[in-house]
Amino acid sequence: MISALATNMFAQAPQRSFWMPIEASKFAREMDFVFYFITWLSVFFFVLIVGIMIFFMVRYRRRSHIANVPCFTHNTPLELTWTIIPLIMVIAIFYVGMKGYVKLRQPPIGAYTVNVTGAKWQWSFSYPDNEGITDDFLYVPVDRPVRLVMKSDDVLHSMFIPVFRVKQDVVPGRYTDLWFEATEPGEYDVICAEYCGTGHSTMTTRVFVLSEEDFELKMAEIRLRFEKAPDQDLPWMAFTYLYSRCMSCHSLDGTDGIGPSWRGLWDRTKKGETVFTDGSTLSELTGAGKMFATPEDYLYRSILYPQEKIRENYPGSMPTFKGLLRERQIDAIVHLLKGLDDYVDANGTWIGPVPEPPAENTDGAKE
Ligand code: HEC
Ligand SMILES: [Cu+2]
Repeated sequence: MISALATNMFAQAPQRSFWMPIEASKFAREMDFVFYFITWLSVFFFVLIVGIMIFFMVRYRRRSHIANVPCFTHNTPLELTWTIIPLIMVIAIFYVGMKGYVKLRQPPIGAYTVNVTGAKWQWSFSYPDNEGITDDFLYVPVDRPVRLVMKSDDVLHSMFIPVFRVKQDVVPGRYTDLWFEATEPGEYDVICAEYCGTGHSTMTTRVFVLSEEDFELKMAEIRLRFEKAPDQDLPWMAFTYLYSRCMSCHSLDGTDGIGPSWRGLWDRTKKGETVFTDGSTLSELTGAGKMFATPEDYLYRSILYPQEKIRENYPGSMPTFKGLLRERQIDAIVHLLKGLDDYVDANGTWIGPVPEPPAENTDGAKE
């Protein structure tokens, strides 16, 4: 009965309320109902109890001409009333809360899955049904259940999409998930709701709720983004769309992380100075008929077959990007690495040329 009430009460077009952002998912209405139910119940009892209290304080204040009244011990009907009525209310609160929780925790079978990675301080989304393409924005089709399967590259984060009323911790060393069904096309905030370090407040991105058709177009656009980009834009593309997958291990400012910094990497590679765990140096391995045809070839193979040659003093923990990056994306990274000093300053800020925005935007998504 209560949930039927919920769906009726909030069945109108979504709108921002005094308390809440718009309701942009199926679940949002029920969630808000629980919120309003508990809030108004509390307001009601607050007014009732405080009102009676003030009334009694005034009515029965101590007056010197009235003799002390005898002390009451108890009143069974009164005590039963103030026990049973609140008990029913607490059970009602439990019921609406539990019902919503159970629904929230059970993604429907066949929901569209997006893999999410949280890393200091960036979200990245990969769409396994769409050739594993990855983007910094979340795109979802409208009116279709979507399940986010989430993991963290470093510390505890929390995926929070206020308009969908969903939030779930993203925990290192395990997968967590959440699901929603977006109902309102548009562009909304995605934020990290767990303090995760100095850059926590910048760990935000956007979710785009698109019609089924726009969603497919968007996926196609992302898939072909690198193929379509002119050569001179490739380093910028690599920096903007791909570096986020490497940044947890490779810095741009010269400080070593899990992997070597990219600053100075090309210089060292070009000169063949890099030393590997087996004592060999890059210069011995580069040249016609050798392991690496050219220094560029070393970079290329480092990305596709990172286990082939491991650098001295580093763990062999670089994951392979074979099957995850397309040829042209690897090309873009190699271009970026080779010209890093011209493109990115020591703070990691882009200082190279920025491509012109495309003349026409055919995808229909607001950006
Ligand atoms: C989980 C950490 C990690 C991630 C993520 C990572 N790498 Fe690495 N990378 C390493 C480590 C550790 C090494 C050094 C060991 C080795 O040679 O494999 C390395 C080495 C390299 C090298 C050779 C460096 C040199 O000094 O010779 C290149 C090039 C490289 N990575 C590119 C990338 C690119 C491009 C990405 C992202 C698409 C990436 N890495 C993502 C850990 C990582
Ligand atoms: Cu975070």
